[in-house]
Amino acid sequence: MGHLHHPGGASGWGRPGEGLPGRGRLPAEGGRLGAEAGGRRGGGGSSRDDVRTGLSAGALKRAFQDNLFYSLGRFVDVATPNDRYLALALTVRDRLLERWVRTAESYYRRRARTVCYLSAEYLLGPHLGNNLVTLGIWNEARRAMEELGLDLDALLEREEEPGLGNGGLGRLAACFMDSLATLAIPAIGYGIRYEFGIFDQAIRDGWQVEVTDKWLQFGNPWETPRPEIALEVKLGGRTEPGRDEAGRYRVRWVPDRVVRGIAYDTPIPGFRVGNANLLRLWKAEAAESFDFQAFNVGDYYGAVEEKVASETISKVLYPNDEPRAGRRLRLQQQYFFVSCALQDMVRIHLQSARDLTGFHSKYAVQLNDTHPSVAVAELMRLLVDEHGLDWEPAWGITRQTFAYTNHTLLPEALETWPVALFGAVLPRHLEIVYEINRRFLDDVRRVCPGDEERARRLSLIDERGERSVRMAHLACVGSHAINGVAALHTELLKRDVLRDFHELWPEKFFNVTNGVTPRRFMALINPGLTRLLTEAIGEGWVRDLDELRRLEPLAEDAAFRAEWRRVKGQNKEALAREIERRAGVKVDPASLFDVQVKRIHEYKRQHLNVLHVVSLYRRLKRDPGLDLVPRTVLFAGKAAPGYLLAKLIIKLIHSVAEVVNVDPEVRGRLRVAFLPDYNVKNCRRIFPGADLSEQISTAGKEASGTGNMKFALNGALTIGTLDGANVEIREAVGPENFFLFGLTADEVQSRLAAGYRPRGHYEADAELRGVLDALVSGELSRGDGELFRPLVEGLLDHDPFLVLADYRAYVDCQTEVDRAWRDTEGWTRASILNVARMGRFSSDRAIREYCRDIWHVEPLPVAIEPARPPS
Ligand code: F58
Repeated sequence: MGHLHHPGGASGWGRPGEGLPGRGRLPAEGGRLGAEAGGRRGGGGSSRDDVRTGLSAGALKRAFQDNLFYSLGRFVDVATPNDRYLALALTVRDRLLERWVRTAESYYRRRARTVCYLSAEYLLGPHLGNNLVTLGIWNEARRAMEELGLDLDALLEREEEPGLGNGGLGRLAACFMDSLATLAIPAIGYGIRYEFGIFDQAIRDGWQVEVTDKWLQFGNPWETPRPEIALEVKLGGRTEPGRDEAGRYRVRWVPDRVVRGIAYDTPIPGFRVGNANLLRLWKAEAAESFDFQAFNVGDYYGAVEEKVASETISKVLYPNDEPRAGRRLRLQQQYFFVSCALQDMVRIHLQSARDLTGFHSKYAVQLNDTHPSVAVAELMRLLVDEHGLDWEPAWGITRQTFAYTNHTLLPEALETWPVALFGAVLPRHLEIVYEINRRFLDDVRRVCPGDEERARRLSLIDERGERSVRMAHLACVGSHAINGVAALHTELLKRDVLRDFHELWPEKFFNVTNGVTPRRFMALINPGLTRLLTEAIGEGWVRDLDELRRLEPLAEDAAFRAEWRRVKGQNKEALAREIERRAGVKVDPASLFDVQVKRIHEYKRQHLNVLHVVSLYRRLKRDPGLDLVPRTVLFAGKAAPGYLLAKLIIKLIHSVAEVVNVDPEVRGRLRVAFLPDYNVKNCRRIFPGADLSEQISTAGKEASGTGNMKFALNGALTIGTLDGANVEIREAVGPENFFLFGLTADEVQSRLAAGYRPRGHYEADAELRGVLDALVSGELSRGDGELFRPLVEGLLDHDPFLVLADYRAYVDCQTEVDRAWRDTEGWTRASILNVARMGRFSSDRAIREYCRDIWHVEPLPVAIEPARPPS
């Protein structure tokens, strides 16, 4: 096993042999991530032990006691588990603050060009473990806690995750924040500090029940409120045209409400660098002046009402299904955080510049989908109305400032606002949108004279039916760059969704394929694999994921393959324990773990997966001697609260599980489980323990997917369609290491165009017929034949996502999987090669591309200096 000991490996993270087999700990073995940083700082001598900054176990222990006593007013014997968690979190935060302050200082001094990422969602996941990895003090923290008789894992378990996002889009923003800091790019993430994040999912009788997410109830030690950074945001009212002293046309906005945005700052440290960037989330409060006004005329309760209404704006994250009506609050949320963000940028810029003419040189502002795209109109308003610029130069600055990322191809997901609603909430912005549109369409008509149809299609205002503002169009017109999130997605954007814009400005279009951070999604959640990789190829891969390439030759090494299987086996045991604990289903760690975790949506086709499970079940029932490899099919994911069909799919999974898991005839051969409340925190057992990753969306519907990357990076093989980033993953890992099935995006389009008749598949395929009939026979639903009828009839009569059209190819491909799994060495080889060739799916690579092609920003590394104890 000499190959396991890379030169220097023993002095890297892992002490070979010190593994904790099967105990499923967080990266205990990987604890010296960042040891270099710690070591250099340690060079400062006594600073190693400084109570605020020291990184030794002793310093951490004393700091913990200090925080428990002085910050929380407790001593160890009476401290609650939450007190202990908070004391450790505060201890770690102290260590971050030093980097954070130094970074801010450095960026300010050097007047760094700054990326501002505008996102309505950040799905951060728990901070503590991640920050321990980033600071390189995992082992030290564990030792410090042990010396106090405490268990680090139990403390980590206490943290409530900030679930300030719905799914992939919010998680991408969080991965990007991690990469920006790691790459030493000056950056600020702006968003909303929702008091209630994405709901917690409970399961009752197989149905999803939503539970309020009270993530702040026991305090959030990672944030620093900045009550002095308070910005006013106007809402509603009317506009008044007029002339200024110079006789120039000016518009005044007279709002009927003003709310105040308060900044809450969270440091986002980079891995093994001195940089710690800023995530600035805004909380809405009542504007004081308004309180006083009401108070003065004696309307005390009116003032309180006003306060409550204002605070509502940052109260709750919208799950992604809200009906069209009643979305006023959502528009207010979007405008609220965008206005705070831009005012903040202006404020910071004017600390060192005389005026705003260089705004676009100072900031590169990325719009994470259209949710912040009202920023285009808001920056125009700030420049023209508030800072007196003329329209033309203001428009030049605006377009050079913004860039827009699109995350969806589903036409129904493209955001629009009824003009009436938009004008009621943002009367001045509606005027600005009209003016942008007037000038834009003039240009269009100049380029394509007589093509009124084109002008109608491109217009920022959709005039068909109820007039509405097209937010994607506003984002396209107001940006210098537009990007999709995977190669196929970008091509389809150019060809379909944004075709007219592409024809107009082909040079504005870019592809930046998504990525995920290897810090959280490998080093933190998969200590066993981390240790094995590090022993084999050194520790460089955590910062430079292309280094994984060096594993390739080891795929041919039988001893290495055995080690690989041992690690995967331990991870599967840990996942099996989790499934039993949280879903009450006992599963065999030796079986093939076939996993689909993601939001529940028809286009993601969890129901196709279920049809396969029922097919297997029926095959086993019909032929008990059938030679099938034992399989555990695992699901997890939330359905939007108002998305009834998605909720029915969750019920279906539970119903099938209920029948399959108790049937003695299939015991040990097929198991089905649904893990409730899928989130960043509890994905940590899932990716490391998976064998097969289900990425089975209808081709042309999943913009990219990022779960697909997390699975492959943890050694799962993918069964998938040619959709989103699957296409590039397959190219990277090699087609022979990927289970491909299904219609292509073009085939999907032509099938639908030719008049798709799903019932034809039911009629032609006896196995499919048997499965669908079973769903409405009541045999899977305690005799209730009606329960799943809406789902089955929807498939037979409409099937907009071509589940039935892909059924046969999918089921046959699963047979291929079954065959491949029997070849243990071959499977392991493919698993190693998947990991070895996934380097390009690091979010570091994605961020480098944004920096090079879109933002034009350079790294500004901040040294990790020896700590200076305050004198
Ligand atoms: C996702 N979008 C895409 N939207 O579906 C996925 O393919 C892609 O990998 C990911 O973005 C990152 O690019 C997504 O997650 C949302 O959650 C929206 C949030 C706001 C309401 C509408 C849905």
